[in-house]
Amino acid sequence: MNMNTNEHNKKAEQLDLHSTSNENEKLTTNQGLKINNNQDSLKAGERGPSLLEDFILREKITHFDHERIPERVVHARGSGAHGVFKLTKSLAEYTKAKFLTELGKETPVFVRFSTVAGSKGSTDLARDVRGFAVKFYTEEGNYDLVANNIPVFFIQDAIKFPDLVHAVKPEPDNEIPQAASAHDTFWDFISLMPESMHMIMWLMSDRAIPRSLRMMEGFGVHSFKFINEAGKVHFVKFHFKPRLGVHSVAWNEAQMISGVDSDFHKRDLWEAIENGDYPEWDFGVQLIPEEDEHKFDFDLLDPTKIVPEEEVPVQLFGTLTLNRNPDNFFAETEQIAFHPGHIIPGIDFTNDPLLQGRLFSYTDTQLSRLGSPNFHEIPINRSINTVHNNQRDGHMRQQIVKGKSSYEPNSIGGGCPFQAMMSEGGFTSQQERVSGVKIRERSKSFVDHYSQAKLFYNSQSAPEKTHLQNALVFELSKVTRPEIRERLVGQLAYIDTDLAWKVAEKLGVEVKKLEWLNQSLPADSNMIELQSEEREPHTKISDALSMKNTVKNTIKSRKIGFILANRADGGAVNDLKAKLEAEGARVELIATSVAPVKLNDGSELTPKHSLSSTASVCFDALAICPGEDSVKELMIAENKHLVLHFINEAYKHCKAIYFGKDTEVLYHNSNVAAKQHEDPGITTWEDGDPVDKFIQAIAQHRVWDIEKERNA
Ligand code: HDD
Repeated sequence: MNMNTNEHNKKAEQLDLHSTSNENEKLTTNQGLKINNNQDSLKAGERGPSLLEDFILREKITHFDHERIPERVVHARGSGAHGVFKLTKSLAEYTKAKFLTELGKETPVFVRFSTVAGSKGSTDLARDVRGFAVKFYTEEGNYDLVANNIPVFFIQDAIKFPDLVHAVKPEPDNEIPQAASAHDTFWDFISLMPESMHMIMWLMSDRAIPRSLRMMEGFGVHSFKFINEAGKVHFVKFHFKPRLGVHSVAWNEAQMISGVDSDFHKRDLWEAIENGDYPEWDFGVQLIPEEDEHKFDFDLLDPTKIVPEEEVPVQLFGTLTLNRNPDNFFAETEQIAFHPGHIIPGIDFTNDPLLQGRLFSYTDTQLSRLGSPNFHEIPINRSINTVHNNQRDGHMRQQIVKGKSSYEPNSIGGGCPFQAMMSEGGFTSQQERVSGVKIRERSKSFVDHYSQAKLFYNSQSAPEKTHLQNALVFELSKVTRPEIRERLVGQLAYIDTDLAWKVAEKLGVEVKKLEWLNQSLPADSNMIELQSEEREPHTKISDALSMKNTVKNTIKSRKIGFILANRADGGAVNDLKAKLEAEGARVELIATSVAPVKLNDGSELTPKHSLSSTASVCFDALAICPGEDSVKELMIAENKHLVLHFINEAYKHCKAIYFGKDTEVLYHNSNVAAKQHEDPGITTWEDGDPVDKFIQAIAQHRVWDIEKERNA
């Protein structure tokens, strides 16, 4: 069975039943009446008033007036794709969930990636967490893993979620800023919430500005539970690891991309799938036997903590592949409704108070967003297992349930639908012993807010640390209230004094630890009570936390910009292009205009871009194509500053650049020549094996290690 096509994909087959195409069809009203004139309304005389009778006009305008639904209160901006999850190793020892036990089983999925804070029309490149929500259409019902690209969360208890979201969203008086966390209300809240500091380390790292949705990890965040056939329980943390490695852009680049192509991630995902470069992730789990729950120096129920991979390795069990773009954004990506409470036998919740609150929120929000308790009947949300129950009616009900009884027990309907026994796949919750006093308090085991923030910071490479410091400086420079900056720097001092000093210096504030700050806080602030002593993490460094260690030796699907003009060296251009494409890269031509370029061998190539219609930030690497006349054309006044800007920007952003034969003049006029140092990212006509060197450089993603030298 192969689900790379839609053959045997039950979800695709189901969606097909609801799909339609207008090809070769006549225009009709919603009642199926063929329309003869869609250009003019019905009027009393050529220049007279429109008639109320015009039901065609009324239907069209009324439908249009109601086309919008509320955007998601968070994660409003999203990009989705269909795909398949394939199990490569059975998890039967740990769970009875069938899609995780039957080796080789393929399960249809729909994945929606999102930013969190911005509105539906905001930029893709905001500094933000990315949602990574996966709906598995299993034969036992829908299973949703509503994940993020960061493995921890800002808060420990769902009751704080509205506060967090109100703080990060645009400020309520002037609705500024859009899709950005660099403002007073966000940092005011964060500076008063020590529990968010681990998350802040991730958010200020380059993980929050991914190069591509295809190059992000996915994390279930909470500990969940696996239950096997014998009833044995394991805590489980879910991971998706991208086959292309985890990569980011530079912050300066992110800001520029937001201007040049605010759909950068959406476009990248769409094009990769259209090109057959199907995004792939390894699916992994960390498994902890129930009896080992208390063996860690943190609480497994605390969503601000990871389980370091050095303590519990991630074991890989499957592959997630996205292989089909949606046919209709609204019908699929917008109307899909995820819910962490959509689970199946063999998977269960833990008492993580953030997860417990989420279990309420998601259905509730769909009711307001999609407008009816029947949102499960929208094609993208339908289970491939048919639905049989006694829930009835409501807005937009579609299922026509036959028979007289809609209650249970009944005899009129022969007792149907029957409850399912466990052996028949009936869901039962884990029989967990629970006892306790009714109490509105935080567990003392949650009171350690800095040790894993230290672990994260200490595990970063030198360039990653610098980027993180710069991100904090950028964000806090936008904060107008000095006391908020100071309070946040006071928090950083608990993580790393050097980090705190570096940030403080650029903000012009002093480093004062929290004891001092506590004096100025309201008595009921949980910061006083929840402030932890300076604890050290059990694991000091975790290689898995640095993106540097995820680099894969591949240039697959990387976008290489070829800069050329008329009379470029045809043989050399085609040879370089062929070699890069053979490695899976995507080459796009950039010329002085989009008119066809004549090469010196008489052949023609049509550029996709002109120097002024795109920018170097949209590419992973640049090749300045060989050819004396081509270079001469690029060097004439109207082109020169555009080409040099292209090269200098790519250089600043630490990309690989290839200078072909005869391009010395461009090289010497650019910033590349001005810097005197060994640069593994630069390939020139003087290099012995230039194409191989160029390929190696692209595969490294960026030469972050010499960023300082490049930008000196
Ligand atoms: Fe949430 C959407 C992920 C905490 C309430 N969340 C939403 C989406 C993702 C996440 C990926 C977008 C789903 C889609 O593409 O449609 N949320 C998370 C993660 C969390 C988390 C990983 C912490 C571990 N969320 C969280 C809390 C609450 C919510 C604590 C409320 C108590 N989340 C929502 C929501 C949304 C949502 C309001 C908005 C749109 C939607 O649900 O369908 O219910």
